[in-house]
Amino acid sequence: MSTPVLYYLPPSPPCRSILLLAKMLGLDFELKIVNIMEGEQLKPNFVAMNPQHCVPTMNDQGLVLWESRAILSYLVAAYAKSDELYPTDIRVRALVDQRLHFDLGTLYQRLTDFYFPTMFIGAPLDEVKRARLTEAVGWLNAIMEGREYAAADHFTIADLTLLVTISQLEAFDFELRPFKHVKQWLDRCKEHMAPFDYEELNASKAVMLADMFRAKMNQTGGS
Ligand SMILES: N[C@@H](CCC(=O)N[C@@H](CS)C(=O)NCC(=O)O)C(=O)O
Repeated sequence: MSTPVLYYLPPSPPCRSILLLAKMLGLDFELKIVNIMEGEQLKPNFVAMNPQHCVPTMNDQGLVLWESRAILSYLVAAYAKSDELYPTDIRVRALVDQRLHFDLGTLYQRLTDFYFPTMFIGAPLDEVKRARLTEAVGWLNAIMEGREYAAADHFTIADLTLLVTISQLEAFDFELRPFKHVKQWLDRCKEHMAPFDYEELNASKAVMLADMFRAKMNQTGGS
């Protein structure tokens, strides 16, 4: 059986979640860097494979998948020794899926809405977008109250994708102290992920993006 191929860029948050899961599963990808900062994702060969031209994109023996959370679900189903990371119990899985969709459509979306225009084009910070992001972190805080992990009584791919989002916020110096359930869960998840090269694959790359953001803020006078 040939090795699945992952097209990625190390600092990209959705790519980071895939690399962390691969480490947890002991899965070796054939890794191919697509430098989206240089527009490499727009090359005809890549667009022919993924018309949405985004990373991460995976090709597992002709099965081409993008959308990081879909890739996470597939990899657990295809390569994990148990269903622990994506439970097959339908009521638990329903909660995992809800958290994955919440992260995709609301939490991570609001993070990018607030930070990325400044980070990439030096646009001024938008306080309405900051408020919407803060609202979403508040919803996560309510979800986490009384729970050790996001969706099950143990770590799942819901924690993984939310961890990448929240750790990115932390690196951006977003004030997490008012959200004590999120903060406690974040510390628990970091400890859980430490043996899986968390620092190298996620934390250091979150800081890299945050440094890009801060550099742009300094250039534009923090407006
Ligand atoms: N929802 C997607 C987001 C993918 C995404 O936006 N990737 C960015 C990098 S973080 C990208 O490839 N941008 C280049 C482009 O869209 O052309 C996922 O979770 O995989």
